[in-house]
Amino acid sequence: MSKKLLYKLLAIVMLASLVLTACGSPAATEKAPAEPASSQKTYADMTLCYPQLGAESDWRTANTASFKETADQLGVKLIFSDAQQKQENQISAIRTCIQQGVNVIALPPVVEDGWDAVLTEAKNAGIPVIIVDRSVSADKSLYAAHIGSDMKLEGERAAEEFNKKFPDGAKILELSGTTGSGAAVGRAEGFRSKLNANIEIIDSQTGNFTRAEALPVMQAFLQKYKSGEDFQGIFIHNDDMGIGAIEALKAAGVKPGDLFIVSVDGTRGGFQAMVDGWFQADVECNPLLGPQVFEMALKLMNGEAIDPETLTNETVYYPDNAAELLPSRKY
Ligand code: GYE
Repeated sequence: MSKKLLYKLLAIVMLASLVLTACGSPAATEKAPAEPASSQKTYADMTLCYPQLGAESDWRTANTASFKETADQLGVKLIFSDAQQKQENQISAIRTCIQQGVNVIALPPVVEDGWDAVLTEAKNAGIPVIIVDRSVSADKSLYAAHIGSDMKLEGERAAEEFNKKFPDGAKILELSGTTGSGAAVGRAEGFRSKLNANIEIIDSQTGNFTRAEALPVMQAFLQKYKSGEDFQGIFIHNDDMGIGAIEALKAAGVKPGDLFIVSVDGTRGGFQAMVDGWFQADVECNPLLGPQVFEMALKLMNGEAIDPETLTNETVYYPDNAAELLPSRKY
């Protein structure tokens, strides 16, 4: 090859590579080729199934409202049902949603165990499931993610209140939530893991997270144990049961402040009980999970990456500023 030819060839190669780089750079192109508009899903494309576990507490009412209001604001079609605290009702609601071909199922499970079959059915139908609020014991491969509170931490926080109050020990009672529910299991476990050895839980009974069921449980406690003598405090797994228990305490002549009572949730009712002197601390559990769940559901519909575990940031409330905070409480 002659030198001249070689130079010519070199020049052509250089020119071609210049042209190619220029074309490839964003400055030279108008815009990166846009995704066809139809492939990106929006809230208007979403049907979300929320088989709510029940209406047992003010926490639950606020949680339901959060889902309904958020769905309205975003223009999401929400398929809502109320299982009245029965797992079999939740399971059949999920099956109906699978048949309807919803895009995403968000499940607040009433209890931890017994979800494997229906979660497998949803998975086989290609419908992602977000576990909301309480946890499930099913294998993590059967659902996309969990969004909710750290129930164990809530129990630990409650125990710390008793440890601070009773450095020399005490005897206490526990009014626990729905047997087998992630909320009750986690709170009981966390509570026991942090409670000082000199504080004894002399009895623990469930009030199923409701006012109506907590009242007779507290009455039975008061017949069995003398307030102030046999026990000095009560750990109550939610505010509604606390309010039911207060009814029984009042009827038995117990006065606010006679017992050291710590509850969980931080509802308006719980704040009122602090203002009235019945609760000495209320461990926050936030029910307003709608916005986060819909945001994640949309990501799942678009095949975007999501966090498999999202725990809500929470605190502990005390009587000293309860009156001041009460008017601004959202639930
Ligand atoms: O604490 C209680 C409700 O699962 C966190 O359920 C929820 C609990 C909440 O009934 O009030």
